[in-house]
Amino acid sequence: MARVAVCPGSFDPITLGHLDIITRAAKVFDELYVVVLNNSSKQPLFSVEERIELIEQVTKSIPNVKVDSFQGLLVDYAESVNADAIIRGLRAVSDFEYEMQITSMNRVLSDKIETFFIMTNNQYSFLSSSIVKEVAKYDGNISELVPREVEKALLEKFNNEKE
Ligand code: COD
Repeated sequence: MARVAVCPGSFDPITLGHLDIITRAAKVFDELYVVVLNNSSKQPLFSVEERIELIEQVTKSIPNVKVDSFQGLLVDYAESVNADAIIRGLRAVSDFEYEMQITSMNRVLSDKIETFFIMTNNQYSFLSSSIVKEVAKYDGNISELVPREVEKALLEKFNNEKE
């Protein structure tokens, strides 16, 4: 039986840290749905369509990755694609409290799906979409932090804002 996992996130935008987690998870599961969801505590810079397009571009060489979006609860999406697992990335101890909270909540909502955590590569342990946006906004170098397609999209976004 094919093992299906969901890798959820805001991905606003996708970074090399996200890509590291996606690449590792895709080696373990037969099908991996990377899904853009709404995090009600974040105000996104990129539209859902833009985020999906960027994820598709940078994961096109990973054949078992499918990119999608969903308005609603993660567990409802996971059940709709018959997922066995939810994949989350862990960077540092500071991620743990938040991850424990949403994992416990998701388990209350549905006890059919297990959450698995993947430790990021050390070189990305400080990296977040927010940090990347901050650096890009003030013309800092982000070439080591995001795929080239994302770097281009961020530069366009902030240049348009300045015009
Ligand atoms: N290295 C490794 N992992 C990383 C890195 C990095 N450098 N950066 C981010 N990650 C991991 C994160 O830990 C996370 O696991 C994943 O990548 C996505 O990160 P983000 O920041 O893009 O996404 P989040 O954390 O904002 O996603 C939150 C959700 C949108 C998944 C969540 O809010 C959600 O499920 N929303 C839908 C409503 C719902 O069901 N809520 C849950 C009930 S409380």
